[in-house]
Amino acid sequence: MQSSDPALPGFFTAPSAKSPDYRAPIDRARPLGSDDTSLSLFLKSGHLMPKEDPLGPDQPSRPLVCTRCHSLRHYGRVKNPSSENLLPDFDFDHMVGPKMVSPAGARSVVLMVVDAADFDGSFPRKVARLISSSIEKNSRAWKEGKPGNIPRAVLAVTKIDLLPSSISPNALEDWVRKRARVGGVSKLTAVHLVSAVRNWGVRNLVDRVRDLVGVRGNVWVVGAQNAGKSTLINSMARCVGDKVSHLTEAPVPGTTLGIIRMEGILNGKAKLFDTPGILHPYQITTRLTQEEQKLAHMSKELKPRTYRIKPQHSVHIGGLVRVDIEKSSVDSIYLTVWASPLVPLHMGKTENAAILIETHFGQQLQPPIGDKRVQELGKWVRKEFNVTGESWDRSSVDIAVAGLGWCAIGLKGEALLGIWTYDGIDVLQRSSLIAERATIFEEAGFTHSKIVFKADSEANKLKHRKLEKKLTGSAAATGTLDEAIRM
Ligand SMILES: Nc1nc2c(ncn2[C@@H]2O[C@H](COP(=O)(O)OP(=O)(O)OP(=O)(O)O)[C@@H](O)[C@H]2O)c(=O)[nH]1
Ligand SMILES: [Mg+2]
Repeated sequence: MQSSDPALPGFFTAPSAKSPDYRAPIDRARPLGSDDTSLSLFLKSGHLMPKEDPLGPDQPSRPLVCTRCHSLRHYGRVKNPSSENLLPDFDFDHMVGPKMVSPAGARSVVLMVVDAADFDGSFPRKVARLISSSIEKNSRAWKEGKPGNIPRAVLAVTKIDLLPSSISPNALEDWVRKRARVGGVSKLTAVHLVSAVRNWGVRNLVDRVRDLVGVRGNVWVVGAQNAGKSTLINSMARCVGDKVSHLTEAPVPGTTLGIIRMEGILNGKAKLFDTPGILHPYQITTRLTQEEQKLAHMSKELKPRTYRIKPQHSVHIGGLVRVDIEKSSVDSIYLTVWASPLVPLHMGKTENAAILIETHFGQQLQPPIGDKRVQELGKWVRKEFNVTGESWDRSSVDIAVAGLGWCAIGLKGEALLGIWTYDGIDVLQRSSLIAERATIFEEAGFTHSKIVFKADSEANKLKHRKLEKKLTGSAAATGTLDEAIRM
């Protein structure tokens, strides 16, 4: 906490100094002005009714928050992005990890929160590994007669409102369990599919967690930055009757800064903790600015954008990813992009793709926003994937890009894909999450979007200005503008 700069995090106003005669008897007959210095003295002594809450007596009072949280809650951004670097990184390995898996003491439930629309990118592999190894270690200790609490792992897949409503919950749960095994969880006590903003499945989750933790245990809500932990806890609190959102939630990675104990959700003396998100540097969002994150952020039910694409053709997803169909045993492939609709796409011949990075990245292909940002995102590198499929009608495999979304591939045959993105961003192949695709296909060239329209008109204006300059230059040399135009 600091009281010197209101723009920096942790700002608070220091309380006024105590009056030396604060214990003196109160003269209740004296009328008080609003700026009266003894006002606080009266309030502290309980002799003055506090000002009425503007929300009215039946409304819950809003929680008091710092300026950083105020900005995140009301404007969806941090007040001072440059000062975020001054905040210490959250050290999961020391602050939460050991407490979560301690063999002695209170029972521990680890609620892993994963974003359904970025499952592999947001899956907390570090937590999964820690839980799996602790289950083994603590079971051995217990057999030897030592304390051996086994942490219970509950997986909450949140934001399922972002997936198309046609998806079957059973198929989704099956898919989730398989992916969780790949992610490193050997034993899951429960899997819950929820939407915190729609309150889907939250009541069942609360009941399950209450059962597992009993009246004395601890629940640790953990997951990647921006996975939706705080929003889920607020939704759990609403389920049990809380009317205000105590925890700050925002579409910005790294919103929660410390471990926060939430009251009122569990029974007895059981405790529930919200924790700061774990940094996954391989999620593309961690490299983007706040404005760029807004473009990549998925906030509504995703709609498929499908291409029927031939070998030697490429699809760009903003200026972040390029998918090349390098070789294929079949003439065409169905490629469906599942990502934020604010990210524009482009499809064209691979031989022309290389110049797009110089001419259109940062402009028609955003994010990144602006030419300078392209270099800042890192080295543009290629990874290759061999994909196979058995049907034209449905997507068989996904190429998932951490933090951005995924491309679903439908084909009857084999293909070699070259995936280009910035060095260090996680790209992986998995079985398809959603088999369906769009009924109307996207055409070659850029998709229609405000970004492309704006970048095009800027480019046209620039061209026009250059031409005008050239013309006036030649007019000055030769005579009139009319003559120059006629030249
Ligand atoms: N559509 C949708 N969005 C959600 C859901 N849950 C959370 N979000 C959004 O996801 C973003 C991140 O939510 P938070 O709850 O702040 O995420 P967090 O995991 O606490 O993030 P950190 O504190 O940074 O670790 C916010 O914009 C939320 O509105 C959900 O169920 N559906
Ligand atoms: Mg949070």
